[in-house]
Amino acid sequence: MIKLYGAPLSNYYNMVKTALLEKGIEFEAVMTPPSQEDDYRAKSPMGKIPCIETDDGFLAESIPILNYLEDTHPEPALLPSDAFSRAKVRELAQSLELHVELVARRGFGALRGNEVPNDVKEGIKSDLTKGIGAIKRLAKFSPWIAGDEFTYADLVGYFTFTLGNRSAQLNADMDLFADMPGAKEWFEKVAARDSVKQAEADQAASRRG
Ligand SMILES: N[C@@H](CCC(=O)N[C@@H](CS)C(=O)NCC(=O)O)C(=O)O
Repeated sequence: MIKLYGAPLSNYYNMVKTALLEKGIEFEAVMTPPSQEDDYRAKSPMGKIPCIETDDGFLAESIPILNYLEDTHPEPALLPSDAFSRAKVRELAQSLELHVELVARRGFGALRGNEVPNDVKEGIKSDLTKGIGAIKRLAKFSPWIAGDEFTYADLVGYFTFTLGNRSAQLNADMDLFADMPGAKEWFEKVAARDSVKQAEADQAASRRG
């Protein structure tokens, strides 16, 4: 059985966990914080969460994990069937991570009440503006982020925008959905899925301690 290492407070962990739930794959959740201990870096080379343990070994990085789950458990599909459409979903998911998530994370301190230097905030504003421009060109929101099929990009997008919008608001006074028609409705639709409700409930429980 797959073991999922990580913790419900991590949005990356939740991308993988919701994909496991969507696919009905049995898994064991092993509560693990990020760690620079050699023992954990043997599992997840950067010491980050999540990583998974399979019969063949350990695997880190959420998007490759999502692709692995798709390869090993194709049904229900979280990628379209034709090669180009699959690649477009991967392009969107990777763009969300590189151009929204990682930019928003530079201002993560603000979410914990810490001061973020002005030059960092300015960088976040200009890079998020550019990144959101790319997402607007790629995303469809009709009704799902990549078009008519629900895909893992919906899960990546949901958890990216959850953190991204909070950071954008606190650091750059931006609403990432402001100029993105259909994005708010899409977000609510993803939030209503059982997998996401479960991940959010587990996150709330872990916040309560
Ligand atoms: N690119 C990685 C990012 C994972 C990541 O940054 N996880 C965070 C928790 S949400 C973490 O482990 N942070 C601790 C660290 O960066 O050392 C992925 O796709 O899984």
